[in-house]
Amino acid sequence: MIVIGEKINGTRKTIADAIRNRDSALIKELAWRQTDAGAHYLDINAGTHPDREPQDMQWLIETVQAVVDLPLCLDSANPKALEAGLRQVKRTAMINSLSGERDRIENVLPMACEHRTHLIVLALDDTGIPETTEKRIDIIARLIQMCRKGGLPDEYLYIDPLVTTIATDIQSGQIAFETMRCIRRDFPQVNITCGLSNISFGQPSRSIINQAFAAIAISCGLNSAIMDPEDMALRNIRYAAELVLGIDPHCKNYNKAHRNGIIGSHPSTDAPISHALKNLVKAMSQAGILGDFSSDNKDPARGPIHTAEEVSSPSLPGHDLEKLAEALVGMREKEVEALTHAYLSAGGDPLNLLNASRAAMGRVGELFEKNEYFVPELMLAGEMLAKIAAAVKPLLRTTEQEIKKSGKVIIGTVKGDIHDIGKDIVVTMLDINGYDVLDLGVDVPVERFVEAARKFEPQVVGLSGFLTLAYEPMKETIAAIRAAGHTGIKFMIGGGQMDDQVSNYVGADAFGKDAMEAVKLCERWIRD
Ligand code: B12
Repeated sequence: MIVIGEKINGTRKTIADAIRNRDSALIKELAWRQTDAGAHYLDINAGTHPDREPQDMQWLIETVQAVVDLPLCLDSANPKALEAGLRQVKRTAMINSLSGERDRIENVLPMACEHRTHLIVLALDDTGIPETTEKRIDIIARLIQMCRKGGLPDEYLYIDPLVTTIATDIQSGQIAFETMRCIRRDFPQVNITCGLSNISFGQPSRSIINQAFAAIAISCGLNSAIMDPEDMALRNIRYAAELVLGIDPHCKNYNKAHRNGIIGSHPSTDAPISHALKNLVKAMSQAGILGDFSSDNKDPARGPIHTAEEVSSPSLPGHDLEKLAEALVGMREKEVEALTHAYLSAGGDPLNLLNASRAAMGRVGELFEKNEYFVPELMLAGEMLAKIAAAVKPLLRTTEQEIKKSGKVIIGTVKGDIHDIGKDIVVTMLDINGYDVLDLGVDVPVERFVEAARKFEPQVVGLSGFLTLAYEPMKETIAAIRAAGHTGIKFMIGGGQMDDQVSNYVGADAFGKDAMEAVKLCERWIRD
């Protein structure tokens, strides 16, 4: 959801006063508070005084840009004020707004096309706001065609179906939802925005109505809103609605918002302090007193990872591995994929890559333990590592042809445990080192191990497990295989929580800390 913070609006009395008195402190505070609350754009409306509006707009922009670097949404009916604003902005702006009214088409559209701005497009024309969805869609379709002709791609457009208040027309919500659904169907690339709180105007307990409206609107295709970013209840609803609608893959936005205190039951009271600290750090870093400042460091999941450096040899591109490990911990899957490809194409050692990734998984696990990451992050990390392992596998296999199979090993993740990434790496390493491996998969019941041991007649059985809960099934599996008469079989265990002590407890012959260790154990037991 692209949030356009609505608070710097000169049609509100306090803001009009602040503009007139050049009270920059108040404007700056509103700017950074909305930024801290997660706004993506800040709406800038300098009021309705036609003579002063261009200068007021410039002053507002200058004041806001002194403290935040968000792109701005220039909100004015006055083309001169918009023009003045566009000269002042540091980043590509959004214009609020184009409509089907003749003077807007003649004045605003050319300006937006010339500056290639993003643009809010309203479903109204010189006859006012149409009462039916069909008429609104007619206007929107016409305006979208004009924007396309002027060179603005659909992704730059923010279509506002226009939300009127439920207090005067009980069908207001329905018309807005239907219009949103049609826009999403006919123009899938455009953004859909609206003034969320219009729906509740004139009603008591407005926030509740706004929340219900937001949840339904999101399900109809709304992906942006002009709203108060500091409204915690509304924030909760929008993150949760996107989550349950399945448009927040891996629950990334929701979980990140949770980590950063953006959602929850209590509004954060330390925002002013955190902002002041952030500014201090930024100023110190700009003055060269501190190291490089990056706003990304705010996210605990993006702390520096040193482990990759430790595992990479100096002759290989260790810096790339460090970046890769950081991307993995930061849940940036595309970056992980690109860096993996770049590293391997540049001739980096595949085993170092695996080791760096495993170390990064350790950090993911720590964040999970601290309640900063949750199951979706574990899953995404697992998927990323599985892809890395798949990319590494063919490179490890180059010498496979010369190796004759010289021993049989059964391996599986024990009952109740579904972690298989580590086990799969062990399987690959045993395989390329010449062992005939039967992989039983995950959550393997005791009886299946016993049955497989009877049929496959292995010299070694490897049990993998990452949970504390895996201890008992391991113990039972080993006891059952031995009880079935396979007394010559050696047992090795491995996986996250395992160690020598657990190995003794479950009655195994050895614990292996990694896949190489598994190979060494087999070498000792089978080949020697
Ligand atoms: C990815 C992951 C998941 C993924 C697994 C995806 C998959 N396909 O495997 C998913 C999301 C499914 C998952 C689920 C859960 N997980 Co999990 N998960 C992890 C995580 C982050 C990484 C594990 C991993 O794959 N590491 C990468 C491998 C390559 O690393 P490795 O250990 O170095 O691997 C080597 C060795 O282990 C060894 N090895 C492995 N097997 C064998 C076998 C033999 C015989 C030998 C010799 C060697 C050997 O060789 C490997 C290669 O070198 C760990 C955190 C961590 N630090 O380990 C938590 C972790 C294991 N999970 C944990 C938990 C709690 C869970 C859940 C219960 C969460 C929940 N609330 O639902 C569920 C359990 C589901 C179940 N029934 O199994 C806890 C376990 C805590 C505990 N004490 O039991 C951990 C430790 C996180 C934590 N710090 O709290 N998880």
